[in-house]
Amino acid sequence: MYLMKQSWRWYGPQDPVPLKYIRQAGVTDIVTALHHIPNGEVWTIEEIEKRKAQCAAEGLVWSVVESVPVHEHIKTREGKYLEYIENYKQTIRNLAACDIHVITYNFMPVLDWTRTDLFYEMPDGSRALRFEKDAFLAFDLCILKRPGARDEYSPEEIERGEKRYASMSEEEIVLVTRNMIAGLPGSEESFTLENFQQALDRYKGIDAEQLRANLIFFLQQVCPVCDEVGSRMVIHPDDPPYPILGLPRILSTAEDFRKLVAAVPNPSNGLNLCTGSFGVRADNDLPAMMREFGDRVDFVHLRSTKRDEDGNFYEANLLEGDVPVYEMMKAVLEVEQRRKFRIYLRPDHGHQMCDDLQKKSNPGYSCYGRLRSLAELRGIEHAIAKTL
Ligand code: DNO
Repeated sequence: MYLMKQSWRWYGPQDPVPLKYIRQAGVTDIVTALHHIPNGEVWTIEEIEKRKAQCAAEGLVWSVVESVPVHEHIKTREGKYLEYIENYKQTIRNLAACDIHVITYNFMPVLDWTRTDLFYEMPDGSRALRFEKDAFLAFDLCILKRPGARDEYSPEEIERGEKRYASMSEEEIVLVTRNMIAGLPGSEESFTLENFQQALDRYKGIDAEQLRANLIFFLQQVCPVCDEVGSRMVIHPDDPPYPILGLPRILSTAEDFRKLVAAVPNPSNGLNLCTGSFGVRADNDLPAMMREFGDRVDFVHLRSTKRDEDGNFYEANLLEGDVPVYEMMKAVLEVEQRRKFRIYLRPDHGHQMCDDLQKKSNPGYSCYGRLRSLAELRGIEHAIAKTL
């Protein structure tokens, strides 16, 4: 029976959740990145080995990278993008030489994942991450005052944003701004209000089709290297899965990934199926996506989100959100048996709860919340496996 490879994201030696705890969570594999190396530079074998050894010392294996960041110049195809692509290829080779073959990345312009609220209180007192549409509108229209924003929203949305802004204290304005642009963990980029607009402006002439072409170009360069060394690039979907702040987004739906595969059919062109990101859209049928793209999905983030009609969503308890976790896990297990391959799977964005409420942790990446999700995932997998 091919069961999931239970993995856990670790941000490296600075992570408040140490490897010792991760081991006690019962996982075997570590998902991490060399966050200290600036975007665009080569990850040397020496640095990779150092991190591997830290994991091995606790009986854990570093097997998935999340992420080797794609430099903004590659996304906009300007400046030193060719040099950065060469560096990326070298990093792929170096990782493969250290036996690390699954590489997560994203192609979201400027911002990685985005939330307005990192401490949304749940009825049980735990804290969740949340995307509040009105706070987001207030940020775009009244705090950032992005040129052109007013033309993109309906009169109703503008009213919502302005009303929400009027309700904000100075403190909340600072907080929402920080949440939006100061970089959530793993984002690798952070901005001030001043340089944020400049970063957005670099995408002025780049629409979705151009951005897609840039992604295809990038993959056409790196995938042959991956094919050669037996590695796979797994793209993380857009989060949230639609355009924001006038920026194009090109990996939000099944159709988006289909287009990518049609353009770059190399086996190494893979998907990191993040159910929480794709799941914010009701039109994404997650188990169907798992079945359709399963041969290219080496890595799954299994978390659940709960959306409402006003465009808000929060990170729900695993079994209480919109993501059909049972059906999804069943699809994962079926793909694994067919492929005779164990897919790396990690819990994602747990609630801040229990003792962690008193601790400082990376938003979404505290210990107990993820433990809870992992325990639930394990139980579901165990039960389904019995029936196969
Ligand atoms: C958020 C993460 C993302 C992800 C990147 C992959 O929690 O899932 O930051 O790591 O988008 O490149």
